Amino acid sequence: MSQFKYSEQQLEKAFQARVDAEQKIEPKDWMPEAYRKNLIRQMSQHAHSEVIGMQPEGNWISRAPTLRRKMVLLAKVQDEGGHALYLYSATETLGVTRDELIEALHDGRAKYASIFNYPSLSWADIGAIGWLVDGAAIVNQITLQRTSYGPYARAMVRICKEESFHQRQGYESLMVLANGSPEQKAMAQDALNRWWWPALMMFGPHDGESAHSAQSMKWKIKRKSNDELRQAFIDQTMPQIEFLGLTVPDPEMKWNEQRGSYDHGEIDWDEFQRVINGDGPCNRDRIEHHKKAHAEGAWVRDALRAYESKKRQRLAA
Ligand code: FAQ
Repeated sequence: MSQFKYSEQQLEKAFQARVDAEQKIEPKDWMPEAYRKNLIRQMSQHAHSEVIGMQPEGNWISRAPTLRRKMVLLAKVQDEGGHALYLYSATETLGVTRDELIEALHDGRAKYASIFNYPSLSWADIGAIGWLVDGAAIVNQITLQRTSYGPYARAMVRICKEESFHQRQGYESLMVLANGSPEQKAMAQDALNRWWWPALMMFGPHDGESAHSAQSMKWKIKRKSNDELRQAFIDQTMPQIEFLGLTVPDPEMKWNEQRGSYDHGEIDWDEFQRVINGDGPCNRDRIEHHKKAHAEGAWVRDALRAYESKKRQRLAA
C-alpha cells in the first residue's frame, strides 16, 4: 500500500484504528509525527532515568556492609545500565540518534525521573530505593508492557522481570534492618520518611494537570493514568510498611472502606516542580557526573567506531 495515495487524515484514521484494535505499531509503520515525538520524549526520558538512577546506588557500592550485599548491588546497578541500553536502542528505532538524546539530557531539554535528584544518605536508602523506587517503577512499567509501540512494549517485558528482583532485594534488605537493633530500625524508618513522598511524585502530576496524558492514553502509549498508578502503588505498599513495623510519614493516610483503597495526604507539588525544573537537592551533581563520565568514555566510543569501520572495510574488500 503506497501512503502517497492517502491523505494525512486517512492515514491518521487508519493508524488510530490499528491502535484501538491493540495492534502494535512497528518502526517502519506510518505514524503521526506527534506520536513519534511524544514517544521519543517519554522513552528517552525513561532511558535517562535508568542511567541517572545508577548514581544514588553507585554511591554505596564501595560501602556495602557485606560481600553478598555488594554483589547484589553491583548486579542491580548493572541491570539499570542495561535497561537504559534497551530503551535507548528502542528510541533510536524512531529515527533519532543516541548522541542527540544525550545532548538533550545534558543541555536540560530532556528530563529524567525526579526521584534521582535526592541523595542516598545511609545504607538503608539502598533498601528503600529497591523497595519503593523500583516498586513504583514496576507498577507503571507493567502497564507499559502493553504500550502501543512494539519495541517499547518488548523492552518493558524484560525490564519488568529484572525490576521485580530489584524490588524484592530492596524489601528483604529493609526487613533485615527493620528487625535489627533499634539503631537499624531507626535507619529504616528514616529512609522511608525521606523516600516516601518522592516515590509518590514519580507518577507525575495529578491527571488534571498532566499535559500529555489525554493524547498518550488515546494513542495507548500510556495505559493507566498518573493518579490511578499512584493509588495502586499506595494500596500495594501500605501493607508492606505495616509488615515491616514502620510508620508511613503521612498523618492523613487512612483506609477507606467504601473505596477499598487508601486516602492520603497531598503531595508537595511546589517541591515536585522545583525538582523537575532542575532545582532539586542533587540535579546539578547528577548532570555534571553524567557529563564527566560521558567525556571519559569518549575513547571507548571512538574505538568501537574505528573497529566497526575496519570491519566494514574488510568485508567490502
Ligand atoms: N520526574 O504530562 P505528564 C526507574 C514531567 S525508571 C520528572 O504527566 P507524562 C528504574 C513530564 O516528563 C523511572 N519529570 O507527563 C530505576 C512532563 O514534562 P515534559 C522512570 C516528570 O510523560 C529504579 C511534565 O512533567 N520511569 O525508576 C515526572 O504523560 C531504581 C508533565 O507530566 C519512566 O520514565 C517525574 N516523576 O507522564 C532505575 C516510565 N513526572 O516531558 C534506577 C515511563 C512528570 O513535557 C534505580 N514514563 N514529569 O518536559 C512515564 O510513564 C511517563 O512519562 C510519566 C509522566 C508517568 C513519568
